[in-house]
Amino acid sequence: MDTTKLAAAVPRLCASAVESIQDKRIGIPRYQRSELLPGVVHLGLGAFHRAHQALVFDSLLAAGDSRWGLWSVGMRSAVLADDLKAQDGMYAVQIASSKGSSWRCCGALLRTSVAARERSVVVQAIAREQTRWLTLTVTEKAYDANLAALIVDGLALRHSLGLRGITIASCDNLQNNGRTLQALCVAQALRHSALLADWVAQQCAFPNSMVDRIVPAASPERLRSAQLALGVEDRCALGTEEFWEWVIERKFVDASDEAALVSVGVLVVDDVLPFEEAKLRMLNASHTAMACIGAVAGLQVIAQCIHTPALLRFVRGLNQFEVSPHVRRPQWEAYLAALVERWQNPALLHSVHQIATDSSIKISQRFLPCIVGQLVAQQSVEHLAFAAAAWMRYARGVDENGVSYTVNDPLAPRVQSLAHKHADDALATAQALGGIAEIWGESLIQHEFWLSRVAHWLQAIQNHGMLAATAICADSVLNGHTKRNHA
Ligand code: CS2
Repeated sequence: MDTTKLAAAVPRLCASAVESIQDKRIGIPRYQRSELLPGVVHLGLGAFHRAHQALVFDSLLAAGDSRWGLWSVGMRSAVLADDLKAQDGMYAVQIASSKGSSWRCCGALLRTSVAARERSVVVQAIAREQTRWLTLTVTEKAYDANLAALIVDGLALRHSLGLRGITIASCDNLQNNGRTLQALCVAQALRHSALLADWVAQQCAFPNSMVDRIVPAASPERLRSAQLALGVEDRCALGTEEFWEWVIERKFVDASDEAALVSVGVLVVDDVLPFEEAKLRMLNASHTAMACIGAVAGLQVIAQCIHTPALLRFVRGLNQFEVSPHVRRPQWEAYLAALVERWQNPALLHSVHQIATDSSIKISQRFLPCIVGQLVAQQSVEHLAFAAAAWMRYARGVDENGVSYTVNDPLAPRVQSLAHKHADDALATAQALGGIAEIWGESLIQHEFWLSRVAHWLQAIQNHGMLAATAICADSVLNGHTKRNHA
């Protein structure tokens, strides 16, 4: 059988092909997409955006609120934007929970562009009359001047045309994201004029927001299951979990947006910070710890990690003893229990190497406040030091079975060479890698006690192997606490 011909014969998902999807269990947009104008410009066309905000807007459109169609912008790469354009912006998402999975075709993406290729188109998109919102998922590190210049060029054009201000909602995994972006945009607007800076500050709203949904990177397997389920080829298909959360600050240019967002499950609050902190310090920090520990032990995905008893005990202890004192989200125990259930989702296949990517950027948001907080309170930092040691061991780029992997990180050459240089000396490794101020901040790089605990666990990993050392760490803290409680 000529399989190339067979593959070529399968039609591609697009606006007209969606009608031909036979399986009635697959959700498809029932609203008239062709009549919609985008009301939201989104910067950062990654998997996360398409499996999170885009589906929220899809639900609003399905409910008859036509203001939420998307103009989504890839910042650099054109591949995905062009693939989506060839599919009229349509793509399918497989949503999996412990109860099973279902497919849903998203219709919210009406246009796509690429900032690096057609900047002026993006500027004009921001300045269209119908644009009411700008959302962003562009970084885990920090916003840069180019981004602020792009946004402010769009806002300046709006201002010159006498249009209304817009709501600019950062959905980046950064603490205080809205306020940070606002400061940057106002400073950038000042370069144009004081009048524009004032207009940006007064007429645009920059709510802080916390977004959460686990979205593994797209994979060939997912594309194959999409084709099987849909009967058409979808080069942009994604998988995600059923859980999602979007907590946004009550700060909108148009106050009626609150009711719309709430009607589809968004949480609108006065203070997002407790939610942001809990997410970064519990979900994301545990993710990074599991990713580094798991990768070195030769595990592939998070579900395997959390099903490893030593790792489950470790993650529970980390959160209970060293993280929970530094989160203010109500009912953190219930939040942790829900996280464990989400991590256990066998359908997600969330790769440990995907999560370990860019760890040098992620560590400061995820771990630092808890390490510093615990040290100041003279409380245990054992799990945190173990996680730091696991990252240092991960930086060697080879697992305990001798299998090499790529360390995807902006600091990769530096951290890899330091990890190798001192491979036989745990304290020297802890001092060298723990001495990078961009990652650990000024207060930790010379903190002797902290570095000695990191070195201790690095030595334990070396002596016993990663998983045995994880168990020793988890049990020693647990026993210490039990003893203290009995004393
Ligand atoms: C993960 C996050 O890749 C990572 O670093 O920790 O992408 C995580 O899956 C999301 O923040 C969940 O909302």
